[in-house]
Amino acid sequence: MKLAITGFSNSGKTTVFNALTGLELETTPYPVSASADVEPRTGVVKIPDPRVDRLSSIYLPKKTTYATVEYIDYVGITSAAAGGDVSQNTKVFNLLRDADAVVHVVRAFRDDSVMHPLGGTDPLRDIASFEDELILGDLELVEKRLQKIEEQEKKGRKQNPADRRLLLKCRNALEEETSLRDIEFNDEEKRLMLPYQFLTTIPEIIVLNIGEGDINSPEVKALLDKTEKYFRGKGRGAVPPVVPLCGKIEMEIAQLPPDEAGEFLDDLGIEESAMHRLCRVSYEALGLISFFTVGRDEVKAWTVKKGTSAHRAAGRIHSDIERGFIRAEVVSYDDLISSGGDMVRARERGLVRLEGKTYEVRDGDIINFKFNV
Ligand SMILES: Nc1nc2c(ncn2[C@@H]2O[C@H](COP(=O)(O)OP(=O)(O)OP(=O)(O)O)[C@@H](O)[C@H]2O)c(=O)[nH]1
Ligand SMILES: [Mg+2]
Repeated sequence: MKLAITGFSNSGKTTVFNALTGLELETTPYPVSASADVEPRTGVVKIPDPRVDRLSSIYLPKKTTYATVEYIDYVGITSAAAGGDVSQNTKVFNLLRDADAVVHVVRAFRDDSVMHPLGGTDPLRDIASFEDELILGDLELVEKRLQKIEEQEKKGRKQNPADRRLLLKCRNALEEETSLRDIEFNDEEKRLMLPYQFLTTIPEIIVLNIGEGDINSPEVKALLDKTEKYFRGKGRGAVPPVVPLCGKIEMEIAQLPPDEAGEFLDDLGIEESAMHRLCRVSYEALGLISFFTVGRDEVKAWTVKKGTSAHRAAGRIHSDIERGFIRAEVVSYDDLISSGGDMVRARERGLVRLEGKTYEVRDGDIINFKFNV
């Protein structure tokens, strides 16, 4: 799972990146520009999962592999409306198009020593302006594509009329300043849309980067309500996950040893660290689940989309297993644990099922694939 951290300059993207990865990239009170020689930075983080810990303590494998998430940090989006130089946005957009989801960091902290590219702290304005930039990005893509279709047709090369119809429908929406995620598309349209990787269709997670004094404050609660109300009031009323966190403090926490971090979180009244929360929220937002493979060699968590068949899940592990798939032996994590972590007992209790190719993998399944190549 690849999550691109984005937002306006100085919203705290790098700070949040550090909080989520435990890395220590430099953060600056002035905006970093894409024209400066900066490259996107990547951090890969293990997704904490107590089930993997438990399975590992049962099997004592040589290797324990957690599911991972890859975070990317880059320069900020520039607002055309605020008179910024938007030429660098293209670079950022290309990065976003390549991500499974976007983590949009919205500045909600107040600090006069940190310049705000749009004036002062105003989270809802920033959310709307950011959306506008993505809409412009999509519009540019649609225009280019329509132009290309026209050129090809002039040369006598027939183009798919459904594609053109779709692009026109998208253009209409975008010109009305509507995100494509707020528009209904039928299955065929959705299929045609996939290769375009429209920015306003990428799943979005909103991070409200709040000030140090605002953790659990009524103001933040009110801001959270206002933000959700804003999304509910537009388009199809879909509300993305909205996660308030204090980047600055979470970054310090991420750099502590785990036992000290726990204590620190308790003192601050933070139930779960940003690192853990964001993993959980993104799994939910993307409709992802985990299944496990276990053994003396390795206990491993695998990430798949909800609704994935056993056959496809096998392919995640190895194409040979998919090709030679015979059946899947499945026991749920809970059933294994209720059998004292003993697979033989789980089998005796009839809890180990034999499933075929079309079986829909469930979160927490422990699977042993039988295959023949
Ligand atoms: N007070 C306060 N300052 C913060 C917080 N988060 C970030 N900052 C400060 O805001 C400034 C910008 O933070 P960065 O993380 O560098 O922001 P960015 O979005 O990566 O900025 P660019 O990469 O330049 O676009 C730094 O001086 C941070 O210390 C916060 O929660 N509270
Ligand atoms: Mg940065």
